[in-house]
Amino acid sequence: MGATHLPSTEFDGTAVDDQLEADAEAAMGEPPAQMVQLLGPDGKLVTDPVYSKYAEKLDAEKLRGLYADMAAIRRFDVEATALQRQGQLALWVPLTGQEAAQIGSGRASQPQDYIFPTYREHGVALTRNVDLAELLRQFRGVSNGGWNPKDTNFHLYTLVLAAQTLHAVGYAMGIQRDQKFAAASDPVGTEPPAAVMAYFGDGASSEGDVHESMVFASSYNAPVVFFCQNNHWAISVPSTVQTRIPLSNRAKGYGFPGIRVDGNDVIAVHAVTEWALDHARQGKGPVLIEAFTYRVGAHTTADDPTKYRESAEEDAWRAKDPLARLEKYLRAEGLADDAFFAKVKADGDELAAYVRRTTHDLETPDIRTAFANTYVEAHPLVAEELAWFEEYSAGFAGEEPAGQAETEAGH
Ligand SMILES: Cc1ncc(C[n+]2csc(CCOP(=O)(O)OP(=O)(O)O)c2C)c(N)n1
Ligand SMILES: [Mg+2]
Repeated sequence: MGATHLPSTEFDGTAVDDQLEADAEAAMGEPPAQMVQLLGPDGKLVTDPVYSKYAEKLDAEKLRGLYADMAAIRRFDVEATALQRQGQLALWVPLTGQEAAQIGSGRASQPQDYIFPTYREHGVALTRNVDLAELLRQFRGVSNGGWNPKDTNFHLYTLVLAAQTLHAVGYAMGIQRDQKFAAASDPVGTEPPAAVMAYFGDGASSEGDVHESMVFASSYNAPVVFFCQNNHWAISVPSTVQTRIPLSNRAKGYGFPGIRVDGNDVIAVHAVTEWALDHARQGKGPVLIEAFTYRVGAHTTADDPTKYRESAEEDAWRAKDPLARLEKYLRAEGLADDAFFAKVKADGDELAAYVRRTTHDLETPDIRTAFANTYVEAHPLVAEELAWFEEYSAGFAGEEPAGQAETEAGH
């Protein structure tokens, strides 16, 4: 069992090692980790002394909305995976299993907040009204970004692990200064306070950037929420290699609150994130949220998880499915009926058709724009490389573009 190329000699093919965590906590004299949960896998509500009052604000319509969002993004994920398999996308990064962590946190944000995602936050993108078809432009390789972050306060995807946590803290410190300036010039104040949310993964938590950003956030009491999706894997490396204690406990070392939440419970994620963003907006400083969840699918479409983990572990997490538990609750409470779920399905299919159609229609940009956009001003080296490229391309003049013959022959 277990793949031999992994860095940990202890690795036994499972990402979940409660004993390791318990042993480390006992050695430090810490109480066992607590996890906030408001809706269990059985679809029944759990009472929490702090967060239940946040959950009570979610009326039937909002709960149905959270379900519809999770179903939409799961349907989108299936469609994008299919588009990659058909050669329409270069790569896809699936989110299945993490819908509650993303929709719950994204829906708790307000328009004035600013979000820094990784490369997997498609669910958060949906909550920020990013056009999901635009989001695919980068994965098709026809854009370096895909959308204008200024339109939605949802930053471009960052592929360099953890780099965005530093950007987020810098941005939060900027907000802090803007607000100070605004308060000095307009004591009545018309702008609502804003906070920043930085997403990152369990693997990225080992990067120095995360440490530096947490030190700075704490030193300056910056209005930032660090949202770590502990999906238990960093490609083939299990989260037990990244940390011996709950990641949320690390916040203590920096001097701000850390909360572990059931990341498959959309109600709890929403409640905890709402609390944390309020805390940050009120000038009380940063918060770390660890959403305890699971990447049910592959790391990307270029990955095969059967090579490094047991299917029993996947099955155990499928039983905690975020959509299934909310459906159980909505049905049991009479908050949604068959007609609602049929409509959600039809809407998902419509979204998938839109995304498919739009992806096929995305235009391939002229490669010369890559040369033109390298520097603001002309540069002799770029000009030389462009000249080489044009000469090279001219050598193909009159030839059929690759793949054309096959397509035309109907293969
Ligand atoms: C600085 C840096 N190092 C390595 C990589 C290669 N890499 C891409 S994703 C990934 C795993 C990240 O795992 P995690 O932070 O848990 O996020 P997840 O993919 O599980 O959402 C690695 C090592 C990278 N993109 N950037
Ligand atoms: Mg991970």
